[in-house]
Amino acid sequence: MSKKALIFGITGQDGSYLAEFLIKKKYQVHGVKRRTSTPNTSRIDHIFDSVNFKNKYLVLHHGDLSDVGSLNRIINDVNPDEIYNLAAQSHVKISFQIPEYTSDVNALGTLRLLEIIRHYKKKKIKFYQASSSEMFGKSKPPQNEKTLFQPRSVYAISKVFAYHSVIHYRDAYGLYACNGILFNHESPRRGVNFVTKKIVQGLVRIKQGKQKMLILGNLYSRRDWGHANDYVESMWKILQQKKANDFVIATKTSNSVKDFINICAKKLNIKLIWKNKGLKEIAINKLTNKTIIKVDQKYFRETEVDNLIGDFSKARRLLKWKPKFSFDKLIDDMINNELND
Ligand code: NAP
Ligand code: G4F
Repeated sequence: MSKKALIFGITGQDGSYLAEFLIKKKYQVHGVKRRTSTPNTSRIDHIFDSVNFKNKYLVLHHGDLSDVGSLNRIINDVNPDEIYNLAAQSHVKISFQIPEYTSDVNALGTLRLLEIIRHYKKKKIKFYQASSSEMFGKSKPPQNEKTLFQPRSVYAISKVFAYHSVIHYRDAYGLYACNGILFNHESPRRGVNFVTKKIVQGLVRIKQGKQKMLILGNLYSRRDWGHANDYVESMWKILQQKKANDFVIATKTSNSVKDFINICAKKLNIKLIWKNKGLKEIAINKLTNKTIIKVDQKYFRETEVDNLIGDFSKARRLLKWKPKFSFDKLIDDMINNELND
């Protein structure tokens, strides 16, 4: 009998890669999607048989992390061996605007799942929680499993709550529950309002004459960017260990937003001339002499996480995991996909 995995957040970037990965591992995959007024399954339509609304590898269920009845029903119907909780209001900047909703879904949503698993009688379900490097906030890099959390947004605070809930349920009730503390990971399927996708999409469109300007926020924050396809493998590996444990997953390299722009522009053969500082900073296209990048206060955060670099030596040692995509290959993948869109 094949194992059954239940993915919350299957319609998101990571959920779609994880579903593909687990299907290749011969799992029967179940996913939870929210009711939306327009379709939200574009990232999984290629595996999901939309004519029959199910296939033998993948079954979708309607549910929501804010609705405990739906979570109870789905877990009981599916009777999964492993649950991957990737569902979240995952945008840091937007968590400044909808803090209560962000906390309800990310923090209490996780608690709701843990409570159901704690009382579940049919089997011992393994639980993976999508924790985040954002939790480190102000702590200086490199960050590892022992680094202090100093969150800088309600998003990060909600993830710290969920992180500690996982450890508490493991200690208090013996749950097999694990945190993957993942640093930023991107892909062609990244949501369009995250900075890497926004830059790649914007510069490709500018190159193609379809867009005039790219408007961004802080160009000087630094992130440890990996590829989502590599990172979903680590989620599965985390749940295959003898003992439940928590792991940092990263590449141990960091680049600024401006580095990301400069590399993309070079790959697209756009020569940029940077001028001015602060909110007046701009980039001019040398060929056309037109300003194509500007900075606007509205994309800055009230509090920023300045520098993230993940030390993933524990994962390298115990999971035998390391990233396959370099930063350069990640950008190539995103640009090539955008050019072929
Ligand atoms: P994403 O693309 O934004 O996907 C989030 C998923 O959660 C989507 O399927 C979304 O559904 C679903 N969702 C949102 N609210 C929900 C609710 N109330 N009930 C049920 N499902 C809900 O995020 P991602 O980049 O794949 O990230 C996956 C997880 O890892 C998230 O928890 C994120 O916080 C965490 N994380 C991400 C990164 C990263 O760099 N990508 C790093 C560390 C941690 P819709 O499609 O309907 O919106
Ligand atoms: O792409 P971002 O929005 O990602 P952020 O905030 O690092 O969060 C992502 O990674 C976390 C892991 O550390 C996840 F937990 C979280 O769910 C999400 O996937 O912003 C990256 C950086 C920030 O410093 C931001 O201030 O880019 C800067 N930035 C500059 N201009 C911008 C923009 N970010 C966005 N989204 N849009 C801009 O125009």
